[in-house]
Amino acid sequence: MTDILRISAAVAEALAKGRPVVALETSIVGQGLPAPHNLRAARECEAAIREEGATPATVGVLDGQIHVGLDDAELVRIATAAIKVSSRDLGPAIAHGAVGATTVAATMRAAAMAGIRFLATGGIGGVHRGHPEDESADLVELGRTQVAVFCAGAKIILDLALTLERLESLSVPVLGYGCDEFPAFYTARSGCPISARVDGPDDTAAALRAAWATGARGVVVAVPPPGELEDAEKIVQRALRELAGVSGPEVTPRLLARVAELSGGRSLDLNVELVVNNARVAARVAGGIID
Ligand code: PSU
Ligand code: MN
Repeated sequence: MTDILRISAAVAEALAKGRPVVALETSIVGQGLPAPHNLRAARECEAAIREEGATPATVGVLDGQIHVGLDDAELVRIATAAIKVSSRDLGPAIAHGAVGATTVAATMRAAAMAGIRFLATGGIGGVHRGHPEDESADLVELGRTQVAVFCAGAKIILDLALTLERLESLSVPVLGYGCDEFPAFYTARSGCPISARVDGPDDTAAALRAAWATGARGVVVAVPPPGELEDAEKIVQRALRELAGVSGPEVTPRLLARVAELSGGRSLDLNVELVVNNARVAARVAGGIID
C-alpha cells in the first residue's frame, strides 16, 4: 500500500505521536473556487488548523500516488490543473499519473487509509435539486468510512431535505454544532432538522467517540457559517432560473460564478471564511478526542 499512499513527514510524525490531524479536500481548490480564492482558502485552512495545535493533511493525487499532506508547490500544481477525483476515480487517477483534486468522498478514503478521523470542507455533496438521480458519492462514502466531516451543510445547489433523508437511510449522524438546524452554506438556517445537537468541542468529541464505539461510520458535523449572505436563497433561485438550459459538469461552476456576480463577490469571501471556520472547529474537536 505504501507505494500508492505517500504520507508527508509532518503528518506521519503527528500520527505516530498520537497528535490531532485534520484532512482537507482539494476539489474546492481544483474546481470549487476560482483563483485566487482557491489557494487562499487552502492556505488559510492549513494555518487555522496549525493555530489550534493540530496538523493539516491536505489530500491530492500526484505522480501516481495519493498524497496525504501537500507542500505549497504541490498545492499550486493542484490549483493549476487538476481533474476532479471522487472515490471511484482514485484507482484510475493513480494508475494514469493524473493530477487529481479529491472530493470529500475520495478524501475520506485517503484519510481512512492514513488513519485520520477528521476532515474539513465547505459543503458536502448530496442530492441535486430536480434531479434526485444525481447523488454525490460523498453520501455513500459517509455511510461506510469512519471519518467525521466538518462542513457548513451541503453545496448550495442541492436539495437539502432529500440529502438529509439519504443520510438518515445511510445511518449517518448529522450533528448540529451549536445549532438545531442544518446550515444552508451561505446562511445558518435551512428549516431542515439535524439528528442531534452538540455544543462545543468536548461535547462533539464525546458524541463522536460514542458514535464510533457503537459502530457508526461517517459522521457529518454541521457548523453554521461565520457570516450570512443576504438573500442567499433568492440569489441561488435566480441563478438557477437563468441557467435552466445548461446541463452536465458546466452547471455548478456557471451557477457559482453567477451567484458570485449577483452577490458582488461576497459569496466567494464567505465561502473562504466558512471553510476556514470548519477547519478550525475540526482541529479543536480533533484535539479533544486524542487522549
Ligand atoms: N461544495 C462546494 N463546492 C465544491 C464541493 C462542495 O461548495 O466544489 C465539492 C466537494 O469536494 C464535494 C464535491 O465533495 O464537490 C461533490 O461533488 P459531486 O457532487 O460530483 O460528488
Ligand atoms: Mn453529481
